[in-house]
Amino acid sequence: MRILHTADWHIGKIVNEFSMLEDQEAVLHALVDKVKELDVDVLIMAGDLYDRSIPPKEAVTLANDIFNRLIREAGIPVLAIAGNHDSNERLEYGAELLAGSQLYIEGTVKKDVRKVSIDGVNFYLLPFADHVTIRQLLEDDEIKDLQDATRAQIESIKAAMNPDEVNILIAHGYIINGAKDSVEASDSERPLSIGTAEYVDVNLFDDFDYVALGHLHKAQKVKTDRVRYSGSPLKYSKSEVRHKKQHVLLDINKDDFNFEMIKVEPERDMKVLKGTFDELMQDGSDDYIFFELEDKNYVMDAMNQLRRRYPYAMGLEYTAQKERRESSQMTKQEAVEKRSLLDLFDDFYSKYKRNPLDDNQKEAIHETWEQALKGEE
Ligand SMILES: [Mn+2]
Repeated sequence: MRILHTADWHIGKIVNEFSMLEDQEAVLHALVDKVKELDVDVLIMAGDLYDRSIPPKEAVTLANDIFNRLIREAGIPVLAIAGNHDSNERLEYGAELLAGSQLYIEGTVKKDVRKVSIDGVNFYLLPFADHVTIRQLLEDDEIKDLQDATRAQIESIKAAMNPDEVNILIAHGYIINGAKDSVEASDSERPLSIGTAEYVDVNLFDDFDYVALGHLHKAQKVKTDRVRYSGSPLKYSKSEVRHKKQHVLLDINKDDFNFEMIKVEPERDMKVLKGTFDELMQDGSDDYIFFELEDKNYVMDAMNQLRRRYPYAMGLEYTAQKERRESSQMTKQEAVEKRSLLDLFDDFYSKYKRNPLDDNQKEAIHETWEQALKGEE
């Protein structure tokens, strides 16, 4: 079976006051063209269809057009789940009726995770929900965070799963391999929980043939090639300018697994341009631009002047001044690291007591420190 895995469309998103709708329209229609060209059998959208729980009407129209084309024109089933930006209930409106037309939209989390079987391949649809919702649904007081909640959901899937068939999980969350920095996040992903950890360990998913993830906007694998984020189809923040946006094309059956990245070609790229104001004013661009100005002094009305040559300028910062601030902080940090503990304590004591340590006190501190170090060994 040939599957195209996408996620995080965030239709209707506004980045630094620029609506992304036209760019989304272009890349999503190009996506349908790719689906037809590559003879894709199934399309996955792993959450964050919209950017907001109540999307603007133009966003709903675009989603409707794209789903219509995928199902009527390309003739393939579409599997979509709600992400943390979507409204679970609104996304699920009409879902039972739409399933009759092969549009499978799972908005709200269910006690029994929804399974859709297409040509012998099983898809498990796990829409995003917070751990409190899942705790109440499963009536399981042991669930204290998203990791516990996901474990409970996966265990219930596994209890009825046939390992001889192809089993694919579609989920939306922050999946890591041991450490938080095992995957790369961006600035446009909203936190999934407040007060408890938002991370879920990838080892929970070992029994699936493939896990199609949404949430992180950078295309990346987690631990193995069979657990992947497709990433968003467009750059949605300055932190994403270096990303290569793509969809994942999978060929999968029980004995065979191959994947390939399908590059997304946006109408407008998003870039960071560095230089002095005068240098930048000699050029121009129709891309989305974040400027990093190297001028030592502020330039009067810089952004408005730059906009004449860069109509899609999104932001501006002065890096020379930022570097100066950072380097003075660095010097302080280095200075602290170079001094002895006794010196530092003496400093602290003098400030607090308004008297320096006398020799006896210094001796006592020194001995205490030595003993503490021995205790560690
Ligand atoms: Mn998300």
